[in-house]
Amino acid sequence: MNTAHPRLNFSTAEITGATVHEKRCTVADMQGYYRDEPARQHLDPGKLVYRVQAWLPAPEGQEGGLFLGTTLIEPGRVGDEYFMTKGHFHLNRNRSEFYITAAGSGALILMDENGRTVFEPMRPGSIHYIPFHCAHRVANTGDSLLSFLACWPSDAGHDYGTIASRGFSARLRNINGTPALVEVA
Ligand code: PAN
Ligand code: ZN
Repeated sequence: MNTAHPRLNFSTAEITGATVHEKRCTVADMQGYYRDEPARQHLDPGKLVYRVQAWLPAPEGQEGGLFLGTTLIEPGRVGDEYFMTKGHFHLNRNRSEFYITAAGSGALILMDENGRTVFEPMRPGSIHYIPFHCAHRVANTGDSLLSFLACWPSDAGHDYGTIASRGFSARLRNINGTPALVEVA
């Protein structure tokens, strides 16, 4: 079992150590996620949108373990939408998750299986509980790096396909300088 202990930086939530894996997501990887696709194509495809540092001390998919991960989202926009994570449901729909914000300001966007979408503002110290059966995505609504720590069950799994094909029922857009959810027609 891979349990060498990583270290947490409490100001940024960055986790470091030999057992931490990093996943990067660039503008090119976000194809199809934004309303304004031409605006996305105008950006450098190699530009970093977010990265995830994850510590998986149990085998993926095994019941009973916990995973810890930090997501760092760059400030930026694509049209009037913010740099954000792809978003997903958990493959096992009845698996929940904690998010704890370390730095920056953002929004946790939640959509239940009836397609009802809401958001919770994120700021340093805010604790968010993602109930089971809810798709989740985070947008960086500020002008500095947004970082948050997450903890989820090792058998949650990630269903990206549902969001990639159908999206959320509402988009978080910058309307006259303020983040607002706008229903998708
Ligand atoms: C998080 C997310 C992370 C990146 O660790 O995986 O914020 O978002 P996407 O996975 O949607 O690209 C989490 O919710 N884990 O379950
Ligand atoms: Zn999740």
